[in-house]
Amino acid sequence: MSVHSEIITGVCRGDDRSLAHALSAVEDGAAGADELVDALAIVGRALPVLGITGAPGVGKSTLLNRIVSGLRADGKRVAVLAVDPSSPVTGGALLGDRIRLHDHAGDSGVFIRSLSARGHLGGLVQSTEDLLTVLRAAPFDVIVLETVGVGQSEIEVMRYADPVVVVTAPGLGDSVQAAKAGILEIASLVVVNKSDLDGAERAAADLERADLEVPIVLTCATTGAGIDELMTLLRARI
Ligand SMILES: Nc1nc2c(ncn2[C@@H]2O[C@H](COP(=O)(O)OP(=O)(O)OP(=O)(O)O)[C@@H](O)[C@H]2O)c(=O)[nH]1
Ligand SMILES: [Mg+2]
Repeated sequence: MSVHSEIITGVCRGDDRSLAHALSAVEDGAAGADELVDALAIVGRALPVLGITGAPGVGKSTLLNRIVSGLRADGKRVAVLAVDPSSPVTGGALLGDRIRLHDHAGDSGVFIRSLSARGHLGGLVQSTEDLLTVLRAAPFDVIVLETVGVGQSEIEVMRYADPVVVVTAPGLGDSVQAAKAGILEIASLVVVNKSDLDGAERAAADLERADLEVPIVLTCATTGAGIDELMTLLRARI
């Protein structure tokens, strides 16, 4: 059996090591990675990709932890791909720490991979597409894609996701300004997180007035307030 066919079989079974191997091959642009992706594309199927994006520190990862718990309660197998192109200097280990999905460590129904774009911003969109192709060949029910929403390439990456949750929080300046900044052009819904902090309700009201034509949900990811409402909106779309 060729190395490829072993990896393909492993990915299709959802074997963690095969998945990690295939994703690394794609991420590193290893020899044969394109052929591997082409082969996995044939066996893969359409899967919902839930996007989560927003400025650094708004609580995306804490929220993601809650969302993954909700999806697991629904019996869904979840693959998480966290892309952080904005800070190539932080590299892999630190990035892993930032995912804050410790609640799901040891759960075989959750697979987590962080991706450092290592400064290769130009290739980010293509490699994300190929990484999603790998995950689609594995027995997941939903893929969650997290990016730090700071630039055009993250907006491009989020075009692979539907629905897209844009997360904001009070104390980050003008939320309506953020709406105008372009990131909200990809939003299916907007979460104002940190509802326990001053200014959250005002930020939500500002966004309501901006006529974004998407639902706006207030959450507190640390306590779980508002998560039920968010999950209800997400379940209707994935
Ligand atoms: N007060 C409050 N703090 C929160 C809430 N959600 C998250 N935090 C805190 O905000 C900080 C950042 O949370 P993360 O989940 O790492 O935010 P992030 O958006 O993933 O951050 P990056 O990945 O660095 O961009 C942590 O200290 C969290 O505990 C919330 O609802 N209320
Ligand atoms: Mg994070």
